[in-house]
Amino acid sequence: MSEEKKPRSGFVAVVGRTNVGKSTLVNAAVGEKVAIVTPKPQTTRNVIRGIYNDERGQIIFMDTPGLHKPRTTMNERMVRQALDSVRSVDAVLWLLDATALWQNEEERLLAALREAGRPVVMAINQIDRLKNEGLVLPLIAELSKKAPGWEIYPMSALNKADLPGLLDLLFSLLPEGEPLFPLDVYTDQMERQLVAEIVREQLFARTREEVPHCAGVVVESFSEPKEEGGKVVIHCSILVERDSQKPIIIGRQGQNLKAIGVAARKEIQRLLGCAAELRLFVKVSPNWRDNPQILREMGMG
Ligand SMILES: Nc1nc2c(ncn2[C@@H]2O[C@H](COP(=O)(O)OP(=O)(O)OP(=O)(O)O)[C@@H](O)[C@H]2O)c(=O)[nH]1
Ligand SMILES: [Mg+2]
Repeated sequence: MSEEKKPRSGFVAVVGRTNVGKSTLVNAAVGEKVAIVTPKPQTTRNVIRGIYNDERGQIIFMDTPGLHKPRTTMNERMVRQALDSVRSVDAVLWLLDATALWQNEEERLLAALREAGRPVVMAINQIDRLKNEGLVLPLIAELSKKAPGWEIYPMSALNKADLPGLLDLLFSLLPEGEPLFPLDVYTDQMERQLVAEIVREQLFARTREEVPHCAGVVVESFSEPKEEGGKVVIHCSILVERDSQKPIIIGRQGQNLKAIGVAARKEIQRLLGCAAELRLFVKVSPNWRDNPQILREMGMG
């Protein structure tokens, strides 16, 4: 008689340098858009939980801000959250970029992970961007020298076929236990936070250079529909640091802000499953990224 397998459940911190594909991977694993993804570095600003379930158990992924050189209080907190996350989890999924494997951030993370002492899977992501497959083996060899004994998994977060093998590895590192979150929950984020992130994603998509990095989004009000079939009305402030950034976001005759609003509203409606009205206001708030009170409001306290 075969013995019934006990479920495994636990927390997996997803860490790595900025822009390596952490949020892309968490979204792919969870099968829902949990975290916003952009081609620009420093997209994720908070630890975001994304929950995966199957018959083997539950993996609670903690998507974290990418490591980078911080220049503001906000960025220091982003990096701190990422480094702190590895201490309290059951396993760590460290994503590296196949096209730029090892930099200062990797050196720092290696030290932090050794100290944390949790089991680590080093996933070499973005292998689809390598010129040929023959380039993968040398990368594996390089990593196995840096961190002997840790699992190494080459993959592309854009390739669904690479996911099952990664999930197998992660489940093997988790303790036995019942799921910690209800099975129909895929993230711990409140609707307000999801809305702010959707607006921020459109800001990243429609502004250039330092502007999206200097901008933050706060949901000022969120009112439920008054009658059946009514609209949710959402007011959001977009904070920028300097007067000169305001017209860049607003655009000529308000066209850019309008486009941000239209694209974000579509996605918000999909998320909430009802009609939404989205009002965006751009405010200048000098040095908000060094303002502890504003950072707390944005969940970076
Ligand atoms: N070609 C390719 N692109 C990828 C892969 N994984 C992620 N990307 C792209 O890389 C960019 C960054 O992805 P993100 O998921 O936002 O990266 P991140 O590590 O979460 O970035 P931060 O939140 O800034 O730390 C996006 O344009 C993704 O589409 C991959 O395996 N292959
Ligand atoms: Mg991210």
